[in-house]
Order: sequence, then structure tokens, then C-alpha cells
Amino acid sequence: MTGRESGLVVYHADWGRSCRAIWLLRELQVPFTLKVVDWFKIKDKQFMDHISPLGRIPVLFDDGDVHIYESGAMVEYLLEKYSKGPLTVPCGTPQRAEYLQWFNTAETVGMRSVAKLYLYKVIPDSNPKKTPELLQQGVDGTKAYLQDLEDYLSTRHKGDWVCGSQLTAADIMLSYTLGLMTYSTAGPYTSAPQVLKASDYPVLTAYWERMQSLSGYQDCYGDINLLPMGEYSIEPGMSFQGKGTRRPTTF
Ligand SMILES: N[C@@H](CCC(=O)N[C@@H](CS)C(=O)NCC(=O)O)C(=O)O
Repeated sequence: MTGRESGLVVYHADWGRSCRAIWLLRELQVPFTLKVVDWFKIKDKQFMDHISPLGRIPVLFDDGDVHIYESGAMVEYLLEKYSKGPLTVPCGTPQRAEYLQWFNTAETVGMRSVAKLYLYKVIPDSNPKKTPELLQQGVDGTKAYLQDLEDYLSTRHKGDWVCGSQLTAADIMLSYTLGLMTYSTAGPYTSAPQVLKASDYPVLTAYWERMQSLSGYQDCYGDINLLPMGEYSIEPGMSFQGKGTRRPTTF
């Protein structure tokens, strides 16, 4: 691995988990370089040798020495470096456990099931890997995850966001999971039957709508994903809004 880049650089491909780090950087008002790459290039030897050893997105470089290729690790690293308090929950407080729980399950338990729904959606019908079992596992796991989140938001919790009245990085982690889930299950262009109903999760649905109404969410999950491949200097306050989003907003 010889890749070393100066400054803070985030590698992004459209709708990748990089949206988590990008949204956090926007909230923290930290300038960075965005490198938009083609999904079809991330398994190239050159890319894997120098940028992403696993051939995945996102990747973050910082100060020449820091190289991270796990979205949650990026978010934690950026918070440690740039946050003076907002967007996280202090260690040693009771809410810290909730913060850690929802932060981590967004990429573990949540994504494990949501990724199955996504695969079921994008695998062509002719591919033998597109099985009813894949869909069923995705549905069962996602339902259990959503129900737990619904129960938490409606009975064990107070506030607009998972850790109370302030948006935190746990919500930012969840944004990708809920976004991919919505993309995988809703809209006229899904090949999966409608397997999840928003009305079964009213409190979660209100939370998800609240999140999607934030300008930070819209900037980082909207038109930024329409950018041509290339390198961009992102300054605090820059907006990518204007062309709308290609994704459905409800599941
Ligand atoms: N747990 C990793 C997962 C990274 C990952 O799987 N990224 C996806 C896109 S969001 C990817 O690169 N997929 C391409 C592939 O698996 O070939 C993270 O959170 O960064």
C-alpha cells in the first residue's frame, strides 16, 4: 500500500457509505477534498494497491499518514479530531451506551439485513443468486431491526434524535442504513415485492422524514451523488442542492 495523500481526502462513489463521513464533515464545517470515483474502478489493481486494499468505498486519507477504509471508523476519527462536543455524547454518561449501540448497529445488524434486500433488488432475475431465501432473510432481519428502533424511539427514549434533542453521529450512521433500506424496498423500479410498510413503524417513519428534511442530509445524499468523476475542494457551507434526489423518500 503506497497511497499517501496530503490534506483531508474522502473517496466517494455515488450513494456510497462515504455519505456518512461527508455529512459529518459538513456539520463540523471542515474543508476537505472529495474524490469521486467510478464503482467499476474500485476493484482495479491500481486502486486496491494504492487506495482501498479491500476494493471498497469509502476511503479517507488525512495528513499523509492516516488511512481509514471503514465508514464508522472515519466518523469516530473525525469526531475525535474536530468535534468539541456537538454530534457526539460524552463518555461516562448514561446516554453514551445508547449512542454506541445505535452508532454501531447501523453498520452491523442493520446493514447485514438491509444489504440482503439491496442485493435482491439489484441482482438480475436471471441470476441464480437471486433466491426467495435471500429476500426472506433480508425481510426478517430488517423487520426485527426496524421494530427494535421503533420500540426504542417510541418508548425508551425522548427527543427528535436517537440520543435526545441534538443530532449526533449515531443518526448520521443510521442515515445510510435507512436510505439504503428505503432504496431497496420502495419505488416503482424495485424488482422486490413491497415487503416493508412505513405505516408499521410510525415513530421511525417520522424520525426518517425529519432526517430527510435536514439540509445537511439533502446536501450529502442528494446532488453530491450526481457529480461527475473527479476531484472537488469542498468548503464549509457549500451546497449541492438544486437538482433533487433520485432516491425514494419512503419505504
Ligand atoms: N463496513 C464497510 C463497508 C464498505 C462497503 O462494503 N462499501 C460498499 C459500498 S457502500 C462497497 O464498496 N461495495 C463494493 C463491493 O463490495 O464490491 C464500511 O462501513 O465502510
